[in-house]
Amino acid sequence: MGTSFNEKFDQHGTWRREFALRLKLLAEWMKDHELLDSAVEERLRRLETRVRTDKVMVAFVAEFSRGKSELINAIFFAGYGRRIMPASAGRTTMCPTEMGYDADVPPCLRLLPIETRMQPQSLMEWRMVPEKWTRIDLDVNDPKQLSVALEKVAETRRVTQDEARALGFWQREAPEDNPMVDAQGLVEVPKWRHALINIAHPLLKQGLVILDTPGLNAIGAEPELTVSLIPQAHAVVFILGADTGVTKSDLSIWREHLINDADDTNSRLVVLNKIDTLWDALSSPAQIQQQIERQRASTAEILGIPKHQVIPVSAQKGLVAKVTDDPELLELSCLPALEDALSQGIMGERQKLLAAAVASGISDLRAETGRVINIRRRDLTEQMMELKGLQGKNIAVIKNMRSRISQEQAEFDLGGAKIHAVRSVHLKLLREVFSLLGPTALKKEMAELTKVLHQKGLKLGVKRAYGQTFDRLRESLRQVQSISGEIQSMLAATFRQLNAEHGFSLQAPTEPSMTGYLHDLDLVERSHLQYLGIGNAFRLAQPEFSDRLVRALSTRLRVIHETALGDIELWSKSAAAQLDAQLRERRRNFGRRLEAIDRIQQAAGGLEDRIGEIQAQANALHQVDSKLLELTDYLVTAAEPVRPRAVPASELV
Ligand SMILES: Nc1nc2c(ncn2[C@@H]2O[C@H](COP(=O)(O)OP(=O)(O)OP(=O)(O)O)[C@@H](O)[C@H]2O)c(=O)[nH]1
Ligand SMILES: [Mg+2]
Repeated sequence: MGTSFNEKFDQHGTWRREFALRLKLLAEWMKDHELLDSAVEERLRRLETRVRTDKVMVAFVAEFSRGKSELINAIFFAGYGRRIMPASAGRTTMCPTEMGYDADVPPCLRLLPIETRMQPQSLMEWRMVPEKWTRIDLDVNDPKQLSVALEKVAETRRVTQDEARALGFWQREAPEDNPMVDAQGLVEVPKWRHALINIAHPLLKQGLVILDTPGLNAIGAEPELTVSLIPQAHAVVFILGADTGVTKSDLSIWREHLINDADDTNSRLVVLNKIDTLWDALSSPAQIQQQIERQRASTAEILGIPKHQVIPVSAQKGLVAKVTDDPELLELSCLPALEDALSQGIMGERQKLLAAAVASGISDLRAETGRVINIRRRDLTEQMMELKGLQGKNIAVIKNMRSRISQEQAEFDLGGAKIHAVRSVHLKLLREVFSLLGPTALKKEMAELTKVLHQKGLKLGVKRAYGQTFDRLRESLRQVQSISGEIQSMLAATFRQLNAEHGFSLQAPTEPSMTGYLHDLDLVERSHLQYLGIGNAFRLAQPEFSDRLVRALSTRLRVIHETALGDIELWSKSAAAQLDAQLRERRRNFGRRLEAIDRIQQAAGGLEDRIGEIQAQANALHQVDSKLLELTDYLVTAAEPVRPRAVPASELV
């Protein structure tokens, strides 16, 4: 009961496993029928990995004490029968806390000490060295131990003002945001910079990643959190309190973190939490309802969104209701409505996206494989005609035929030089692409930006410095697009020529589009400018801060560049593999024709036998063709997810 989010996620998991299984079986079948070249194999493997390991990150963002952690407890962890994430009055969660599942790591909590902020590595780089984190093993069968261990994310330390400044928690320019100074002149700062929780919770096992954040307007928030983790989350839940209404700091968090991607409204949920504070014994249920509706309307108006997008709930009562199995209270808490919205929004979108990626990958693959099958079919038809032409002919004619085939073969082998020349031009152009998107170019660009940001009195020039950097990055992507276009036309021309000369059916695959990556760059730029625009610009005067920001930026850009390069690599690999496949088929064909003639010369009945064999091969090929259609049909047409169903292996092989 009340587990609609969990159920939906389960369905999504089943669907993904089924898709992954079908892709795997398709690859095996193709291999058995010698239809799998290395590019196709890699493409299938990538699709399969993507479907199997797809992660969905849901981030909870709000001012402190709005109930983020309590909501996470209520939605995901009620099954443990108690509060798992620490949730209490005042500031509780002190560091960003990510919950997920990695089968290769035992259940544990890993904590990155706050002092690492003084070192140059970005958070992403720290993730690569798990041994540097403080590790606490977790016992998932002992909810008490689990919740005690997780209290670590609320730990703080007292440091001097100088230390606090070095760690990014103290600003002279914005004293009102600074933490309180105690009698000894010390200030309280978080003990940890980031926490990673690895547990085999059923939802996390299926690829859900939950990100709990500390109250975000807290001074010194990790730039990587605000410019990287939150913008990349697939869904962000923004929480307000019905007891406080929309405060000024709520509004600035909303503006800073939640409205930078206008085309992505589906993945933003606004929650009006703590509606139980409006339940009061002297008002009738209708009056209470009216009051909630009024709050919803005014919240929606202030945030500038439609009223139905504001979902009223009581996280606390929802958690209690689930733990004590009280359906009436659960209904009152409105938690199920929020879970519904969450699952419809994210899981639905996610599944559509994955299915579309698989469908387009598989239909390309089907077209390519179809071409190989066609070549085989044509070769068989030609052989058949050749052999039928020999029926009733004498030895001399047969000998003559053999030498003609040998000569054809020699001519074909000579054509190899031209192919070699095209390949070397192709490689040269690819090298240009690699240097445009490679790590050296990016490093240089980032060094340039750091230099500009370090200049004194920059404040107003920040926008321009970012703008110029991003302009150059966009220009590189455009150049990559034009070089790929050049490669594509060269391949197309060569393929046309080869098709005409040798009867091939080569078709140069379309070059990957950089439009999506340009869009990604725009988003990254927007999230940075927005972050800096909202009162954070003065922090840039501190070199440690601007360095951290640039490092966070460069990690994100590297991912974009690497993904774009991956697309280009796979694309050129598949063009080359197509050519290889047809050359190989042709060489094999020469071999078979010569062998057939030799056999005919040796035995009188050889010719008829051979004709029979070729007929059998043609029939088998026909079956391969229809099996390929059958195996790929589901993957191409299932872009609209269907109700998952178990697939017997016999149906697939
Ligand atoms: N009455 C009521 N209290 C709630 C509700 N949800 C959370 N609280 C209480 O509000 C306080 C803060 O909740 P948390 O979950 O710690 O809030 P948070 O947003 O995670 O806060 P930080 O970790 O400090 O950023 C706790 O005492 C919760 O018990 C609710 O629906 N109703
Ligand atoms: Mg919290």
